[in-house]
Amino acid sequence: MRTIVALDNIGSNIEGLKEITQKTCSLVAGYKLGWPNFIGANPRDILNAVKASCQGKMIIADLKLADIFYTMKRVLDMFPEGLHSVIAHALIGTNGALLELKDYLEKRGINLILVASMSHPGSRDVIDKCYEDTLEIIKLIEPWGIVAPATRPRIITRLRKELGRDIVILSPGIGAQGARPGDALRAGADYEIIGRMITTSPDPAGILKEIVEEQATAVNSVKNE
Ligand code: BMP
Repeated sequence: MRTIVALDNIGSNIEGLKEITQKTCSLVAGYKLGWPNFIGANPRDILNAVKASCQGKMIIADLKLADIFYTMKRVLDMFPEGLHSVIAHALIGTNGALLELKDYLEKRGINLILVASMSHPGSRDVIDKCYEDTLEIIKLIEPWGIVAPATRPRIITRLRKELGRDIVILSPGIGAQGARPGDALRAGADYEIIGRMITTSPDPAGILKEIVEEQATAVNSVKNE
């Protein structure tokens, strides 16, 4: 299973979260929850809602942390156990930020995911200009995973080549942002993060079955190359 469903669209609606996770559980690798889910809610209630109807899947807290370590820790201390991973920006650098964050997360048994490049066009303005520096930070911090854009698959291929097989690449930008299911996997990603294409569908399980088929076709096309 290669899809991680971004649940932003459901917000902090507990019944809505239970419903979508129950409908999609058997077809996904995990769920990504972000600020639209956590603000105005107790993070514990949000995590419990997902776990109530779907167990054993990755739960990623997409907090896009980008601060001094002290403040990032204050935020993370509000989250209960049970997160698979947390997303932070790579561009905040090592000392006073990512080195300490990695250490803190390791002690709590939570994986770190760093943003390498983003899926929107504005990623080119600053983030992508810092590609080489970001790569150095990623090599130094050795996170569990990185985020790279399905909308620009060449970046995924480049990162995979430069970072090797040991890092997990998660890729958003599919559906609402224009890329097709399978585009990122074909380029070397491990998981595709998909939100609105699934969460706004009247038949989330039906659309996911189609996504799984498209992904399988893409993966097979690479194997047969
Ligand atoms: P959607 O498939 O609805 O566009 O959702 C994509 C999800 O991935 C959103 O949660 C968004 O915040 C996140 N995301 C992104 O779109 N581009 C990035 O570069 C990094 C992200 O985390």
